Amino acid sequence: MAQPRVTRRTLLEGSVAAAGLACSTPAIGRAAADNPQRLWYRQPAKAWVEALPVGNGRIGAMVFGGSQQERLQLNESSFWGGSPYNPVNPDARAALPEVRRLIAAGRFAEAEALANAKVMAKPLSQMSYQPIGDLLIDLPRVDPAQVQSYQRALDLDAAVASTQFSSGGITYRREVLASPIDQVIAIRISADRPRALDVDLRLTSLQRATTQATGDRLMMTGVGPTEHGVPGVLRFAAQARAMAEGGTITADGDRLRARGVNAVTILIAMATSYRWFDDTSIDPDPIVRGQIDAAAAKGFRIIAAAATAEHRRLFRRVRLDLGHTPAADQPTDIRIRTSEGANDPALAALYFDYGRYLLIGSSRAGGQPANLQGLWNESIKPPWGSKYTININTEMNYWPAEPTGLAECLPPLIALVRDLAISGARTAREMYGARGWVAHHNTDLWRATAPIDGAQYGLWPMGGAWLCLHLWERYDYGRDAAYLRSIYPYLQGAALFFLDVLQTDPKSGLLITSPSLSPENIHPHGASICAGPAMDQQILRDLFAVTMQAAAILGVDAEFAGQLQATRARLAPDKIGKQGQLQEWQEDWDAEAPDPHHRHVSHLFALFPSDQINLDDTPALARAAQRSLEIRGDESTGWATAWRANLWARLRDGEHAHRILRFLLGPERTYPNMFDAHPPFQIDGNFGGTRAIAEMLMQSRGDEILLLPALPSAWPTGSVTGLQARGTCQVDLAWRDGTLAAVTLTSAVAGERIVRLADRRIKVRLRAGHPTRLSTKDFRAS
Ligand code: FUC
Repeated sequence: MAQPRVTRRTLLEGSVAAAGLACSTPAIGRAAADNPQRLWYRQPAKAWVEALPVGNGRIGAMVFGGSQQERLQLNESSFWGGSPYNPVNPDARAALPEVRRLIAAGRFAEAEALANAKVMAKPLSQMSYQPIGDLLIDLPRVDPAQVQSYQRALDLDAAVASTQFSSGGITYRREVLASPIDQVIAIRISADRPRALDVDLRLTSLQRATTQATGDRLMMTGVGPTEHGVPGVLRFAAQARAMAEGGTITADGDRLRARGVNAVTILIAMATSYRWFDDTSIDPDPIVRGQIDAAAAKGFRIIAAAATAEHRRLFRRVRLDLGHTPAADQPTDIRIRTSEGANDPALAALYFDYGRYLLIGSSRAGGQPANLQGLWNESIKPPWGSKYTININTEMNYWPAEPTGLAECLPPLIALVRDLAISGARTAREMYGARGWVAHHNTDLWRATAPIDGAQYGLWPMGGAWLCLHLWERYDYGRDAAYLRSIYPYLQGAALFFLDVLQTDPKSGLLITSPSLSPENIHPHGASICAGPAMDQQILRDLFAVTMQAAAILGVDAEFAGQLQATRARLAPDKIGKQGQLQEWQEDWDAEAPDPHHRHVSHLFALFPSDQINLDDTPALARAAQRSLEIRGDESTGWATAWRANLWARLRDGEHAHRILRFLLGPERTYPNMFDAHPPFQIDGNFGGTRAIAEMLMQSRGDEILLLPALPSAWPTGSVTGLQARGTCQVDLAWRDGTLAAVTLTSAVAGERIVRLADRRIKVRLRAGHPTRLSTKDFRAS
């Protein structure tokens, strides 16, 4: 039988047909050249950072796409080392006054040494996110030497990873997806010749685990590791069930063997015993069995159609087109490798789409928040524990959520803050003798909130406060009072803590945090711990402002709000230093700090993500922030590079933001699978870069909407639909030759907006639910 020539089109059509989506979904039936929302490659992944991620917010897999052996590296978001623990150091409370005294006396190194001896958490490190294991799929009849027309792809719009090749005259096809509806990873393997397929399946793990094969099922159970002296107690269960079309399936030792089948569907379910941060009593076995059996009754086509439809409900809210050039027709790894010298605006659009895909895949109700690697981790000793670093990284993960229409990704983050408000109340009480709650610079599955990793990094009490601002943002974008009422106690508790612990600066009489630090940056006095770093006061100004605003909207806590207002007025203000820069610390130490190019740009928080500093209301501070940015330089770790791009977008310098983005998307900061390279892999850069692209096209501040505030010349013509401005306002934009062509605003709530294009602004009265269309002419007339 003559084999059809394998093209990108047939690969896609195969994927469509297998998923039972053929006619109804033309978008995934298109050829690659006009299906830009797709990563694709001409060879299988060798390294993990070449494999392609699928995820449903709770379970996920990295798909390697090997021809003779497929590897699916598996994760479940609640599988971590350790068990419930309270890391507060019992000596901390007694030692803090002396730490503060030493700081006030300028004896910073001594203060840091004392903090290291008496204040830091026990254990000093938190628990880490753990991999479950691998599903290994062998195709013994495939001869790797004979493989032709190989291609693998990740369709971001369908949320399906596919692999196709021919060998020995047979075309093989695989699709993999993670269903948010059926809570399984579903794989379909087919060959285009009847009964040509033999498949062997194994589940393996680096954990303390055992696997059994029975009937058509592989069952693995295991326990998470003990870490830093905290016993590993979390149990996990993973099951894989195989269903053949034609042929036979038999269990053989620890594996399943399918022989002479036309196609095989494999379903994987995973769960752990984690119920809550102090409760590990769930029995995961019946859960995975129930999920797998319910899904098996439906079959691959129905599972795939429902998963894709649910993914698209979120993914298709935004569509970005930055234009197409011949460079975009290359495989994704080649595009990344050559991107810094190429004209490939569509690569930025793909990065943006991928960022949204990754957030949908790693953060949905029922799972844990996106961690340092989102959901995807193969290592039992991952970098920084693959957990929650809340002095920038976790927040950055959620930067795209609001402006790119992904509010559904926030529930795990909201639940995290809910938990921290409980565990952090204990830390506030035991460590500081304070009311309210506090979280320092990291947390984990067990919601540890005490300072870790050494005082130089960890003694920073602002992590919870910063996270609260994301909860407020949800209100500001969605304007749902019932939601605001549900999260108000967390804001209130975070603010209350600072009423109790703020210190009076003996020099100025103003209020400052102490002890604290400007995240991870060493000042010129041999330590990073200090009093009143600029970022702390900035975060507190926002936290107090939104808590007061929330109290007013909800009609509660008037007296408390009054206290916040009075305290806010006494917070130390931002200052401009001798280099013309925004001061990072209370004293003008910036020029003498040992690392002038430090990756964190914490004192620029006020410019982005906050808007306390902006070009219109505080131009002198905005210029000082720009000076600080110039001194820090453009190129840094992945996330730090992405932050810089956002900051330049806020300064409305599209060329500069684009220059930084180009570096972020190049091979030093982007792996072949488009994962961000800190290095190593850390997903925050993907999310920060996605937000930067949105910020370049549209910004919203209060009732103002800024159109194309930082459009670079490299994106002369394009369009975006579905961006969100504050106050439930959808913004659809098109531009040509660098100039706005049209904009449509659609808000769910009526009200007046100021719409700005460069230095022209017009007032627009929006009617609820009615699109308002404006063109360049409207701005000329203003
Ligand atoms: C912070 C950063 C590091 C890294 C780590 C996970 O500590 O300073 O660069 O991103 O988090």
